[in-house]
Amino acid sequence: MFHKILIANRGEIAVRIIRACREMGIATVAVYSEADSDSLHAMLADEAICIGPASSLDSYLNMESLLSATVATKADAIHPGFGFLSENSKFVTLCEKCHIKFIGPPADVIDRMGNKSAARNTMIEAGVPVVPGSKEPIYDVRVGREVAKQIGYPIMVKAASGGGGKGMRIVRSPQEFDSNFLNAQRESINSFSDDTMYLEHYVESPRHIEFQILADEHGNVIHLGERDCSIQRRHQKLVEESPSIAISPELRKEMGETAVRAAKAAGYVNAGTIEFLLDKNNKYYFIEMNTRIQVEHGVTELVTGIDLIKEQIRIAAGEPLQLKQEDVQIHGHAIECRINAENPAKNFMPCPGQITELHFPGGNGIRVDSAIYPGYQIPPYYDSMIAKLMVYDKDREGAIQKMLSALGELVVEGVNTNVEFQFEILENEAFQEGNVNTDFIETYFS
Ligand code: MV4
Repeated sequence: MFHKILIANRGEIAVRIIRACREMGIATVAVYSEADSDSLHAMLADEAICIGPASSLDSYLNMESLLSATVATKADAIHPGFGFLSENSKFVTLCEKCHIKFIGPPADVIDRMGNKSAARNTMIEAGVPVVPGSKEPIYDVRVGREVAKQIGYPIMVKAASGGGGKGMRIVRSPQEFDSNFLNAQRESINSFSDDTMYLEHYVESPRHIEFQILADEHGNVIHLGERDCSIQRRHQKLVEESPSIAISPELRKEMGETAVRAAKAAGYVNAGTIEFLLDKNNKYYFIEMNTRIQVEHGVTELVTGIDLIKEQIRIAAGEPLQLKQEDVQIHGHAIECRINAENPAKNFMPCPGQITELHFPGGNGIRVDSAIYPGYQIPPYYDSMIAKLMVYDKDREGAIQKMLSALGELVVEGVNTNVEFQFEILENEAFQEGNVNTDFIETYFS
């Protein structure tokens, strides 16, 4: 097992990882930017090192600073959390060269799944259903036009390097194809320096269902059920839950087995997520794989009782999975609301500033993952998520009631937050009936 882990991240996920390490008897090194000197993660870790100026590019994304800090503190592994360098294969390769274990998948797997067009073909070969679409990557708008005709409209144009909505366009008719394709491609070149595009048939108002998987270095792969992440605004998730009420035990078994097959086809190691779209006829399609721990991992922890961060660390240390698929049982229901410092009245503009008053709800079945405290100054340089409020109850109805109670108890003063907006989502009749899809926010809140 590792002796010391450097956490290459900040905020609540850094705190989450520090706590897992402490429980495992592993020493921790926090890294922080000049804007984060008063941050909770720097206070909670055994050691803390400043890695550069406020801008992420100069600190949390600065590979040389991070590797120097790791060598200087004699840490033997790096946990990247999510975002920042968590899916950067170059960083993984650099870690290897420095004899530092990267707690995540190998570099080649990140690259293989990072190209979404190539990932599609890997999945087709493994017998994983994908959305009908293009086999070959497309660079030329004239080629795209012809392939789109064969697939059938509506069409989704996607960037092979994309994800999170960047370089993506819906095309409803052939007349609109050229401009949309070229705009998406331009966006992809600007964002990812990559003009590789692919096409899929557009699935109308699907649910976003993702399966959590764990894979060790010895070929064992299991799944931990699904999360329903359909409640999103501009590709930012707002509410996540597990299990999904759209998934029967039979469908869970089938999709779970498919997710395991997908992970094996990718040569996957560590914790990962297989994203599916689920259409109105309950047909499911692989869309992409996330090669990191995710923000919403806590809801899976609540319904399975499995600590995903500890599993990640054990896997990276070379230990075989102690859990077998039949050991994984889904109990009860968990919901997470992401609490952001932002102003819903001003188009959800981020709202950094000082937390003047703070009270977190607690009690049976309530979990708050956060790195803010009374008096804390939220810096303007990073993500606006300030807390993840999670609840667990025996069924969905109980979990919704508990979340409404917890949101009512939550006090965050000094900055604008989306707490009222979360109330409105949880109180929405369609949400309460479990009638959700990726158009939910647009349908009821604009
Ligand atoms: C789609 C789709 C419909 N059809 N692909 C959005 C981000 C990226 N991960 C994939 N996305 C989508 N791909 C096809 N062929 C709809 C979406 C989509 C979406 C997916 C998951 C969650 C929220 C979403 C919101 C809008 C669009």
